[in-house]
Amino acid sequence: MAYEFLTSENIPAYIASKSKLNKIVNPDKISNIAEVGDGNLNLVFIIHDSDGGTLVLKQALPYVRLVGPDWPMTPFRAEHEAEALRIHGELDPKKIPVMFDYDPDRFIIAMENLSSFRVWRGAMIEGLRHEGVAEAMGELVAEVAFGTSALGLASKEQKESLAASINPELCRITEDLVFTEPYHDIGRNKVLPENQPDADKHAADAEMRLAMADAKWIFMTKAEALIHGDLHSGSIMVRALDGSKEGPAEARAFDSEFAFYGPIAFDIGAMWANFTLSAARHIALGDEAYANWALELITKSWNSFEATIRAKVNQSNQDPMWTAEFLERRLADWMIESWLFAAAKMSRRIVGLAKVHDIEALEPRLREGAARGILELSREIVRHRKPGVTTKQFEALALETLKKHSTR
Ligand code: SR1
Ligand code: MG
Repeated sequence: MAYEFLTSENIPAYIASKSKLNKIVNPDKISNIAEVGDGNLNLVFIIHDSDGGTLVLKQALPYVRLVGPDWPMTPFRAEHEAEALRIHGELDPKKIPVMFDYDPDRFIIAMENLSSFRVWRGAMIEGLRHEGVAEAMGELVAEVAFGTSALGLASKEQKESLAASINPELCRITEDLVFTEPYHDIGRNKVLPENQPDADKHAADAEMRLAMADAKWIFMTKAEALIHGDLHSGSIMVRALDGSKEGPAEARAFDSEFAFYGPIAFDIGAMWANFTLSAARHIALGDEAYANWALELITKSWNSFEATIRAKVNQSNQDPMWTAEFLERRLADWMIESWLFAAAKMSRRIVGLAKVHDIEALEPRLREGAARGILELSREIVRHRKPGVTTKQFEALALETLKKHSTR
């Protein structure tokens, strides 16, 4: 598919041509254009003018940036991202970046510049504590779970929204990279030589393989709500309320191109996996206090998710069948599924394509134990998941297992 890619040279003319954008940034006074895309898929530019106007342009390339043109990828994913930004932004405006415009011809989203925020993963890598973010994201997941599912939408609306959100190419990435390839390598997996026996043991574990088949099945069939679809700590921006480096903070979830009608617990499990990866990093570095803090985010995110969705359902009269007792059953399912998806999402970051800096930036001697700990932990989580499990049990299991395998 031929369309013009954004460059520093053509961006001024692009902004000039868009009435919604040339009021935000003066195309004749542009003072800086920087390409800052550090994700796996897209081009991202931050543009400033000399009057203080600023915005971000994000363009979907027709291939996976991480790999290059050899892996073509539909740019129509930008439409799903724009739609999710719009819908999620209406449901919980304080936690989603403001979108100014979507260009369907060149697959460009124009949105607010969040430069005063930073990516949460980077802050956690540095050992900074942004308080209240896990709770905020738990609330966001609950608002979206209620507001886009049959819990909060009328039957026809829910079906129309579901039909419009079919996102097969991006779902396929998750199906392959998260659920299948760690167990059936097609040549994209990679670990340190010292971790190869761990990766082999992990891939051969019959219980894990079956659990991942369950997880993949749930992912592919349980069309509950318009989930974010990739809610790791690199998809969350944070900013301390008082302008300092850490402390009580606000947050925005971005990069929702993987959004589709999927299992609500997938977003929760994604967050938990990334809190756990951060804990593994800090145990490797000898900072158990930070590891504990990171793991406690699991309970914090769940508690706020649970409280928010309980309140939404209790106040709603959308459907007389959605009783408090019914909601308890859903919460019990979501808890176990969150364990399952967390296990899937943490181990894929160790063996598969698209790794995380929390682990990769560790020197090999320390990375070895952190990687082994995550693989062992993901199988422990799979084995321990059963009705009635709690987030505190998850946290304790994580701390114990990660410490046991540390090579510090
Ligand atoms: C090819 S895209 C690789 C990964 O990046 C995204 O953040 C998703 O997690 C995806 O699996
Ligand atoms: Mg992303």
